[in-house]
Amino acid sequence: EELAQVPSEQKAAWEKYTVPEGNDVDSIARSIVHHTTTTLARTPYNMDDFGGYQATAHSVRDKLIQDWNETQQVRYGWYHTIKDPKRVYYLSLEFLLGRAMDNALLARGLKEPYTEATKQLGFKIEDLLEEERDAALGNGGLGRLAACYMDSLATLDYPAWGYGLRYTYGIFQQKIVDGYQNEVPDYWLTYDNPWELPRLDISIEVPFYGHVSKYSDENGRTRHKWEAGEIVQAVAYDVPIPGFDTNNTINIRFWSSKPRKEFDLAYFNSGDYNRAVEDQKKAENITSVLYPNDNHMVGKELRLKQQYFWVCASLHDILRRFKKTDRPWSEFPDQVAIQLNDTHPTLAVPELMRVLVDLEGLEWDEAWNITTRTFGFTNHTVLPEALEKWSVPMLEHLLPRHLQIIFDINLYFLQTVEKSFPNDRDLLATVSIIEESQPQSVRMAFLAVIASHKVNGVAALHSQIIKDTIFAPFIKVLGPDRFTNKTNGITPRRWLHQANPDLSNLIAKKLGSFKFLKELSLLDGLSKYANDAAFQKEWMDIKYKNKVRLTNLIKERTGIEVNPNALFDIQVKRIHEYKRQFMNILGVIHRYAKLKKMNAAQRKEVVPRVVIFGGKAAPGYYIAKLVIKLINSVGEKVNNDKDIGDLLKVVFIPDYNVSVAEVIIPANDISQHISTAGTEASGTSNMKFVLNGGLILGTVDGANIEIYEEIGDDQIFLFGARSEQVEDLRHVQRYRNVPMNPELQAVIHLIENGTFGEPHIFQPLINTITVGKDYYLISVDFGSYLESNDLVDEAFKDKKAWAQKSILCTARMGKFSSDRAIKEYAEDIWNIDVS
Ligand code: F58
Repeated sequence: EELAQVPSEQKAAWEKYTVPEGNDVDSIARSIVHHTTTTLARTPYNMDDFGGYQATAHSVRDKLIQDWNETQQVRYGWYHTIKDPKRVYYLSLEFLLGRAMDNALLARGLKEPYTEATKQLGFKIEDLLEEERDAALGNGGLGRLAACYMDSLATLDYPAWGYGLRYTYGIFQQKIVDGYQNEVPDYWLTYDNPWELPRLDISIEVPFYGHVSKYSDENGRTRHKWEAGEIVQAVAYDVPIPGFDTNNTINIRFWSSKPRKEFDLAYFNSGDYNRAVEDQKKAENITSVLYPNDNHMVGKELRLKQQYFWVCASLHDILRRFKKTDRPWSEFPDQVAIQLNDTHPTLAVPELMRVLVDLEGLEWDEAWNITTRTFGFTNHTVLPEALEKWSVPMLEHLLPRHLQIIFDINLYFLQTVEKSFPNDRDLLATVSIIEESQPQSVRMAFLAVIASHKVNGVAALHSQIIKDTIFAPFIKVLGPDRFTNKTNGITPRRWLHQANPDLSNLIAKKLGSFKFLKELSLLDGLSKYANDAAFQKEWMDIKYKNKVRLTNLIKERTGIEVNPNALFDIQVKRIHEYKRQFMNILGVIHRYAKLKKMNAAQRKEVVPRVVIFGGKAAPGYYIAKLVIKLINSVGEKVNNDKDIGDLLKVVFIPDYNVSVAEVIIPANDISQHISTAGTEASGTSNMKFVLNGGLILGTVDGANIEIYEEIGDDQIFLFGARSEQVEDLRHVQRYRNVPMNPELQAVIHLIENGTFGEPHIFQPLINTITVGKDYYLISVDFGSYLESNDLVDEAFKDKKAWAQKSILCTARMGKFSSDRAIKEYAEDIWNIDVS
């Protein structure tokens, strides 16, 4: 379109000089040298690994931009713009992308020539890859899921975009000082970020505060006008996401807040320099920091501002793109699907209504019809403390018109409920978007449910639980069809091919190709070799190599030396009471005490174990931070006990993040996913561990259940109370005097008598299972947890059987590819396909 307007003479020139760079070693080396001397303004004489990384990154970036252009832009015209298909927009406040370079090289099949080119220039590619800092714009599972989904959307050639916030500070870095977690700001943009393209020309004005006035339009209709009190500018930064083995390169648009220039000028003119500078700071504050809580809601105004800022900019960007096509509004839902990743973007609902009704002049009912056909909503938790509620006065102050619209949505909704269920006042109160608390608050999940044509949970059990509990009354009101399940998935590109290249290569050798990376159920072809001794050896040799790699990382980051022949038992995830890392370390203490009582003959029979922990605690989550301290205190004692030696080691790996996970996960023999039944919506690391040939020790919760259904009960050790029992068990714990599990009592006694240092430090933690009545049922599950641990040891003694289990784990993980999940979303929720 644009190029067509260039006079033919220049057009020929444009075409003549559009010479794509080659993918051969020479061209790549040339581009790295070029970026070294120009982009970095450095010379071969002052290069180090970081410079080598930067120059290489810029060279890779060039290729991604070219693919991005071809995918997105009108003038080159490819699928997205020529066919103008229905697009899907994934709105997520978090994208936990991790590193980009290795991923891009593997996606484009360029790892080999880049390895060779950098080698010729005097570098080792592994060292360069290590120089990259993680993009850590997320807390945990929810943000990483968004990243896996973007990878699948790109790989499967979907016309999709993500929208997020460009936080100046991502999730904090964790330092361990004297066994305690300290938080250090993650200023990840210190040395430019080659993986983003600043789009300073794309900027959207986002209004806040002010007041609403009414007026009559030319048809005599009452209309509303919101006059903002403050306007902040949203500037776009685009991050290309390359698909694997396709040129399709999609985009995540991250918004950054900037002050609006006109405002500054006004203050400058009146001589109020300080005020202008203050405003600048205030505007930049909005996207400055990622809130570091997982599964916990904080009702801060700045957080609400972030949400609206992001939603408003994203929606206007989407609307602008739609408007270019001159279609009627009624076709909007045929062109646009918007997925709400949790309730964080739910303000998009009143914002779309505001645009359609206030600005575009549509009737309410038509606008509502368009809105509900556009949105889908994914719920990720049932924990009450995580469900978003915003205070009505705060909303009224920050977004006065949106609050009115929310009240109107609620009014119309309750009227339809009233019609179908006359005189059921209780029902009206339970489904109301407005909670009659002091002050009133808005239940964002209810708003999202009412405004979306599909609501999904993230694993089968979780999707059932939301229907039975938090959204139960909506089944009655909206019917069961609105609710559906979309079991989470993970990208095998990052979590197998990139993280575990040796295993990926072995599998490809066995299956004849790398096709399994795009069609994961092909892994099933490994099953028939599970018993093959030669294959088992190759398989377990790779496992051993991966364990050595982790052993080195542990030594480097903690100073602890572990034996790679021991059983590696891993629990890495955010630290949270419901995830029960506390139970794990209590189990470790039990093991330690048991070892201490053994004689030499008994010790000979023991399977040496390395228990590995990792994960961040929210900075304000006191109990979670005490769990970290306890793990480190136990490690201190056990690891320095000469009498124990290699039989037991306890490691806390600091600063768990995506790139560390890529080293940890391939080294697992077993991983723990031991949440109280009914609390972990899905979990996704469970899938990554099993894909890498590990067994699971877990509760009957989240995706563990579906993993069990796929891999079979010889590959997974399930224990503990079932979710249906949890409510009763809690009641019993709370109101009857049930004695604590005796083994647990003995463990608590060891902590209290000072075996692991000053006992008073841990008293608040112990209180959660004694005075706190054990809400997460550690005492109830402790016995069966210990039994399962013993079964793990027994199984590990049989090396041949274990190898077979390990192979079968990987072979049976086909279902858990994020490709499968994305296809289900596309078909059942977004109604898009690629053809
Ligand atoms: C996680 N949620 C679930 N939330 O806990 C996990 O079971 C699931 O596998 C995963 O989502 C993907 O579906 C989660 O990570 C958060 O971290 C939110 C961040 C923003 C504040 C509220 C919690």
